[in-house]
Amino acid sequence: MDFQNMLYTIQDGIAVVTFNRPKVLNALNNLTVEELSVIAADLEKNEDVKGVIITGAGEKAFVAGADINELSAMNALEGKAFARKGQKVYTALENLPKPVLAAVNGYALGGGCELAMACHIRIAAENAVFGQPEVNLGIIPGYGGTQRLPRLIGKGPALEIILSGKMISAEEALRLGLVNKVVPADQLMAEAGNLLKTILSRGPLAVRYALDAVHHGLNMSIEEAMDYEATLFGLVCATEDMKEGTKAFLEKRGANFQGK
Ligand code: CO8
Repeated sequence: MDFQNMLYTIQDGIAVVTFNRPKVLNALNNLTVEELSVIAADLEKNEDVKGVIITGAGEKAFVAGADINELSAMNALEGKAFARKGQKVYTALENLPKPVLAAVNGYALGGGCELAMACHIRIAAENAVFGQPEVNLGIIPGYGGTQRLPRLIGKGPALEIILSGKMISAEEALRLGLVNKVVPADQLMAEAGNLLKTILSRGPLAVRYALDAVHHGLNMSIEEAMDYEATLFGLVCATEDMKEGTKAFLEKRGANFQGK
């Protein structure tokens, strides 16, 4: 697949999705969001893809938000449609039954911070910068930021970031729980790759159901979520991977999971 604003590679089960407009700090214009939605559909159906890393081209930015040139000319209906379009593709990434890691290599602002939050796990380079600067432009976050940020770090800290429009460092993002880990920039992709390889070495169906239980359970009452977890636990008990994983432990050898 050839894209104008994105790079998409698949190797050894790992898809790397790179936002590729470094001259404008990988800002999201309409075409970029459309290309991302084509990629998201492939990530879901392509059986060669077992896990995903999302990053930005260049040394300065992950994604510096929506393209302000396009944004500045939007009327109410276009603004809503553009917000819904972005929300839909981010939710498609979040709903993928495969682990999705953000390797945040620089500015992750506005729609870029929202993209990182739609990923399952975030690893940041030391030079990464996070923020929801929309209020500086007289707008509010429109790609899920008002919803995912408070769910990730709590209402007070999220409101401080959203209402002040201030940027925060990778270290501060780590302290707040917005990112899982901060590493030197030159180790970012290796670190993300190693974590993903570790996850992919585990029971594939177990990883899939654990992701499902956490992701969907968060939107349920605790009672419903416990029942949902127990149902998925029952399902994994019916897998060959479960038989193999427990047998391998008892035989003191490594498991040979087949994803069945
Ligand atoms: N859109 C368009 N162009 C951008 C963007 C952007 N978001 N960010 C940077 N650029 C461009 C700059 O204009 C500049 O272009 P040029 O070289 O032609 O002047 C180039 O990228 C390099 O940027 P800077 O010279 O500004 O680099 P600095 O290192 O001086 O500053 C910053 C880096 C601090 C990241 C700065 O570029 C900046 O503040 N960028 C804007 C960040 C921002 O406000 N992002 C939020 C946008 S709003 C949003 O994301 C809402 C999402 C939901 C939308 C809902 C649907 C309507």
